[in-house]
Amino acid sequence: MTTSPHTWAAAPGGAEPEQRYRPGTGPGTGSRARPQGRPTAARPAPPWRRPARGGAIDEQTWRRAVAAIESAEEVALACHVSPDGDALGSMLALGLALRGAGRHVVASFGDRHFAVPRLLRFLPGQELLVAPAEYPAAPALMITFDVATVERLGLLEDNARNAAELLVVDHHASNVAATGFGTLRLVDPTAAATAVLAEELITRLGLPVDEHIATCLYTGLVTDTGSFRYGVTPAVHDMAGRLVATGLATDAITRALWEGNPFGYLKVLATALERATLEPLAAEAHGLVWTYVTRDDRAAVALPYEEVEGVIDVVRQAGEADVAVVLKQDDEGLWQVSARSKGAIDVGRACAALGGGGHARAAGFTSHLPPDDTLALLRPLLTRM
Ligand SMILES: [Mn+2]
Repeated sequence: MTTSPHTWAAAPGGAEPEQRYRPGTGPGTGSRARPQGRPTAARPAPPWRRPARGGAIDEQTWRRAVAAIESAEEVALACHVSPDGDALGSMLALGLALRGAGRHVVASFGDRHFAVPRLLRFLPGQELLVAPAEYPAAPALMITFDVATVERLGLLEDNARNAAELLVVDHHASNVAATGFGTLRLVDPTAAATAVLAEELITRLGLPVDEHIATCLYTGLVTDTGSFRYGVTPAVHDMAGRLVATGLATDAITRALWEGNPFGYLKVLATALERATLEPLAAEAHGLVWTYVTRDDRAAVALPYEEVEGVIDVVRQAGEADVAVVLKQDDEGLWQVSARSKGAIDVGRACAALGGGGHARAAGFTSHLPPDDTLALLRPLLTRM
C-alpha cells in the first residue's frame, strides 16, 4: 500500500465525494467489470451513489472553521472526559494531520486521573497529549471533539471558557445552538460519528490522511456505529472504504477494541447478567432490561471501572426489551448509568431530564442514588421518540 499523500482532499467548497477517490479506487472502477471504451470521467455518478452532502453545517461555517485553524499560532484540542473511541480518535486524527503540516498542536481531556483508557492505547498520536494541568489556560484557538456540553470537558472547562476562539466539532443531537457552547460550531446530528466531521475538516484543510490518521478516524467510526450496526448510511461505508484504502490494520483495531478484555471482565459480566431484570411492561410496554455492576464486583477481580463499558452491549441483546440500562458504580461510589434504545424509546431525552445527555438511542447520566431508586426516577421518563 502506498503511503504517499492521496487525493481525497475535497476542494474548499466541497467536491462531491465521488471526486475524492484516487483513480482506480472510486465507484465504478476496480474489480467491477465495465464495457471497454466507456470513459469513466464522462459518466455521471448514478443517483444512488450520490450521498446527501452538507448535513446541518453550512458552507460559511466550514470556511470560518478552516480559516480559524489556518491562522492559529497554536491549536489546542480537547475531547470529553473518559474518552471513547470517537472522542479520542477524532481529536488525535486532526492533531496528527496538523502536526504533519508542521503546526503546533496540543491535545488533552479533563479527567482527574489522566490516562488513556486501556482499550484505546493502540491509537497513534498519543505523543500529542498533555495532562490538563499543562494545557494552555487561555488558548487562542481551542477545538473540542464529541463534547455535547461544556461540563463534559471536566478539568478543561475553564480553559474552554477562556479560549479566544472555541470551535465545537460534535454530532450529539442534544448539542443545539440555543443551549450549546462555542464561538464556532461544526455540529451535525446526522453524522454517524464525530470522526465523520473530523475527516471532512482534515480534507477541507487540504491535509492528507495517512494510515495513522485513518486508524484514529476508523476507530471513531467503528465504535460509534457499533461495528457498522447503528446509523449506517452509504456515507458511513464510503468513509470506511476511504480509510481502509490507506492500508490501516483493521484486524488489529478489532482485536484491540473487542478481543482484549481481561478475564475478570467475564466474571463481572456473569454477575451482572445473573442479576439482570426484564420488565416487559416498562417503557410504554416496549420493554426494559436492566442490571448493575458494583464497585465490589470489580474489586473482587481487580477490574478497573473503564473495563465494564461493554456490559451494556450484552444486556441490550435481550429481544423482549427496547431499552437496556446498566448502572456502573465508579471508584468514587457514584453510579454511571448507560441507556440504549432499539428505536422506540428516546433514552437521550430521558437521560437529559436526569442531568445527562447523549443520543436518542444511546445516552447516559450520573446518579447519586442506588440502582432501585435511580430506576424509579428513570422508568416514567422512558417514553416514545
Ligand atoms: Mn461520538
